[in-house]
Amino acid sequence: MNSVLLEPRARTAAPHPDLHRRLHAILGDEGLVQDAQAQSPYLSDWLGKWHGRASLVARPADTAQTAAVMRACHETHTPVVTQGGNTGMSGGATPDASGAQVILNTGRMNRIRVVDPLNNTLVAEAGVLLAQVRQAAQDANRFFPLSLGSEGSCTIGGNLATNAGGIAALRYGNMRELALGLEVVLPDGRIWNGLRGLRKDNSGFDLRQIMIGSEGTLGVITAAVLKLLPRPRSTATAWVGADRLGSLVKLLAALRERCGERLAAFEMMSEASLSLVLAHVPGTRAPLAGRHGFHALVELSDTCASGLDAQLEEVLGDALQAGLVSGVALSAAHAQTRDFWNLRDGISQAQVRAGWAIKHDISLPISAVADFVPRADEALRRLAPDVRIVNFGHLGDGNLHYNVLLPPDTPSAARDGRLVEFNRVVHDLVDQYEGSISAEHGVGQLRRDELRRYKPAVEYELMMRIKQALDPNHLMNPGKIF
Ligand code: FAD
Ligand code: 2HG
Ligand code: ZN
Repeated sequence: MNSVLLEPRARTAAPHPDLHRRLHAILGDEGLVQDAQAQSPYLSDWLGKWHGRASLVARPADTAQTAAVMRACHETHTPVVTQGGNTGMSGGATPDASGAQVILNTGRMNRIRVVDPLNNTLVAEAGVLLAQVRQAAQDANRFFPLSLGSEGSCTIGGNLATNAGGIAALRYGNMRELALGLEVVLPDGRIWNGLRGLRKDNSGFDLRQIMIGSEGTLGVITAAVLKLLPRPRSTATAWVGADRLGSLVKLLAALRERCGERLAAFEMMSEASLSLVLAHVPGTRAPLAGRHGFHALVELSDTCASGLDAQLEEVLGDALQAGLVSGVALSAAHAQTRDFWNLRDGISQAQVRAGWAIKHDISLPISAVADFVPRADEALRRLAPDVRIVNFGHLGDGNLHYNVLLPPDTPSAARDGRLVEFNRVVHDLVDQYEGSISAEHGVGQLRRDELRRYKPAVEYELMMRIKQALDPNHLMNPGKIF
């Protein structure tokens, strides 16, 4: 097998002379963004890290228009960058600098087609916002569990394409576990209708799972059948402080043993992460007195039983008595719960305000996390003694956002140098612990070279072969993942 032949090529040719006319005939004025100023929100990402240029921004209103756009792009050899809410953190939805790529933005495909409470499913188009799906589920007396800080602006298509995780994955799994069927427009414009709402379907390979997490490199997801779950009726929330990360890992194990499925979230943040939020997000205040090396936001929920507060209080009381944790605040009211979550949800914004974050979105076996962190801290400090580590994340999934914050005025060449140095230290250590360098945000362009470095060669080559089979002309999101 010659892996060089499988190497996708990014295309930099000028736009095809017929492309504009063809797309205009399909989409009309309302579905095309041509003006440079009107295009600008589509050309860079939420973090403001990636910037590109596009020949056109296409905004199809439905699957048929998407198919026609893809056919035109296929026939004119035009590369396509699919874009949802543009909240991704790996540069996956930003075009390159050539100006030859078309952005296919899904924002107008925003209908919830069907809600089926008996089958516990809902069919949403790709551009529906995650918050709208959660609301539609609630209106049907059901629950859609995926929950991200960006849910007011990210889309179902983007969630599927990145296999998003978030704060509820601990209990309900990632997006991969929440989609039963997909509708996808293939790179040549054919429509694959896999919108099946089945819990059991062993009729051959599961193409849905190849599309989920493929970050726009294999096709355009236009709609999905999503699973609905029973609505939680009661919740109990607490903020916990501990001197050591290892103590939080033990607390997590105790909560799992004693509360089982009721454990709905276990989010961690270091003292430095909390201080960053307190300094940069107005209206926030520390939930506990004194200093604690690490903090956790813990939530139990249940569909019917009451008594969750008492159960949480009992487990956390025992942990306090045993000296496992150094402070506990149980939420007494809805407003307090919201304040706790505002602290957690504010970390991304606080990093943007405070500087330039080098993001490490890593996962490890949970049993290795407490060993990994001090080793990584020490290795980074050896390299840069004044390094600012912003370590937080979904401890219940072993997923850390082990970020490093550079001052806002760091010149771009120095940033690039630091990125390579810090990546090497952190990712080499992740590799030693058999973790992943890309847990939930996707590879995009940020981790493309890192993926190649750490992915086993056979696995990487198989991925390339799938890419080659589905997108032989390498027109789908070139330069991302591969
Ligand atoms: P985009 O950013 O538009 O695109 C992301 C990728 O998906 C790109 O590669 C794009 O080409 C591809 N894509 C988009 N739509 C389609 C489609 N219809 N078909 C094929 N490919 C497509 N992520 C988490 O996992 N967990 C979190 O807890 C989390 N919290 C966040 C908090 C904040 C404040 C922010 C800003 C982001 C957070 N994210 C989180 C990251 C981001 O919101 C998710 O990755 C989200 O799933 C991206 O959705 P989007 O619609 O914005 O996709
Ligand atoms: C979160 O968990 C998101 O809040 C964003 O995944 C992480 O800002 C980040 O690095
Ligand atoms: Zn996250």
